[in-house]
Amino acid sequence: MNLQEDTIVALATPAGVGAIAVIRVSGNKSIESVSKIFIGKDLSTVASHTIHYGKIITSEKEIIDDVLISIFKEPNSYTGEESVEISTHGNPLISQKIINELVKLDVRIAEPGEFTKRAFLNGKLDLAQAEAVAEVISARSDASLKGARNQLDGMLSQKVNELRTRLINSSSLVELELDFAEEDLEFVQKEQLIKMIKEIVGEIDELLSTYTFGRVIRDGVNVALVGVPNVGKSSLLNYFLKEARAIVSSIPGTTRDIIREEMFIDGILFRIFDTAGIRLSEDVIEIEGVSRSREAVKNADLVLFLNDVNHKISPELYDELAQLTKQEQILIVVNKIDLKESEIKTADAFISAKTGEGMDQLFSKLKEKALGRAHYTEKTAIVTNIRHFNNLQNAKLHLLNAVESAQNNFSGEFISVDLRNAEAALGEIIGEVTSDDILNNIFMNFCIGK
Ligand SMILES: Nc1nc2c(ncn2[C@@H]2O[C@H](COP(=O)(O)OP(=O)(O)OP(=O)(O)O)[C@@H](O)[C@H]2O)c(=O)[nH]1
Ligand SMILES: [Mg+2]
Repeated sequence: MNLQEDTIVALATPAGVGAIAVIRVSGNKSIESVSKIFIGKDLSTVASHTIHYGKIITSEKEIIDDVLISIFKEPNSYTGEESVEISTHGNPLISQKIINELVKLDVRIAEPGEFTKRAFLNGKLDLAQAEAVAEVISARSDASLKGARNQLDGMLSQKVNELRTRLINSSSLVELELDFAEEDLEFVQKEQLIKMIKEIVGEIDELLSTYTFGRVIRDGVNVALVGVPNVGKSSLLNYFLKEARAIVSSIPGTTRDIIREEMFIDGILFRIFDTAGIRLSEDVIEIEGVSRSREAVKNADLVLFLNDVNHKISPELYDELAQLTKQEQILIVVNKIDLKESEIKTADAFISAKTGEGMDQLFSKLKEKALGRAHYTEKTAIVTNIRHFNNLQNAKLHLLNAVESAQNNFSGEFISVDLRNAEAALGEIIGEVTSDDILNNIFMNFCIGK
């Protein structure tokens, strides 16, 4: 059975109490099925994009609720199919009853993401855009919402399509060459071909390089606050949160467990992990705390290595941190500059968790480290999704193979196969080429009703 022939139903709004709830129905029996439980206008005669007031009743003619029915006729709906949206009072009992009535009429409960999957299969969205729908819904920070919006608007799809077109042009060059092979046509265009492929590789590299940024805006940044005891890690966490979240005291070894909190800098989510001060200890609980601090460093995207203005930076601790993480992920920060002028000159930021001095500098360093120095505009294609990243990398590998074959004067057939594989890898991003596995994997992660 062709799944798309089924008419499907799901609650599109959260399953709780609210002013209204919306039930979504899609498929070629939508209007017919809803008509059977609706008292009001004859829905079979109404125009697309019209709204109708009436009542929904059970098969026993019991009234379930007053509703508004919105009609969308094929192909002008989200899914591209005939669709109906039923707005009810926002009580889950009501929506459940209405859905039950529709199920009795052979309307099937939708799978997660099935509406969007149909939109994709009907050509309303390409695959990268369909994936962006889930991200627009789940975005928790301003930055990730913007990134998802960028993808839904098709910035990445456009770029990928442009690269595919150029690849197709390159392969035709090679295939032309193959066609004339018996005539011993010189591979005059070889240099030109290599140049074209290299240009495409360069642009794929550019896209790949946006992934760090893309991941940061999508998932946020994990920052471990580390240092020896008493340097002011917990005070800094409290400053970030503008509340006394962690216990602060002048006794070294105050924090034992890891405290995780979130803050936003210019719309980007930073997850801050306040940790136990790292030092040698006899205390079993403190030893466990210190080992958790090391673990936090390993898992962090950035390590904020905090130091006290009164003491020298411990080179041993720095070395240890550099072994647990990458050196470029460490930010050296000097705290308590309200007490005296810093003798340490080579830190990334000089702050006071007490007075707030230097925080602007710290925030911009955190942002800079997290995002890199590159600048992206709303018009730049950004890669935020690991699937897209992998496909781009795949495409690049095939292209590098093609270049090598061309340089070694291999037969054009080798080159042509690699160019086609590269094109297919790019095509997978937007779903031009795709398998059921890929699709199922993607839509499985959607919520029901989307
Ligand atoms: N003058 C001054 N004192 C500070 C500053 N930051 C923290 N302190 C003080 O330093 C002491 C230690 O602060 P904490 O925030 O508990 O230090 P910590 O690094 O979390 O310490 P542990 O959890 O024991 O590793 C407290 O007495 C704070 O009030 C600062 O910027 N200036
Ligand atoms: Mg602490």
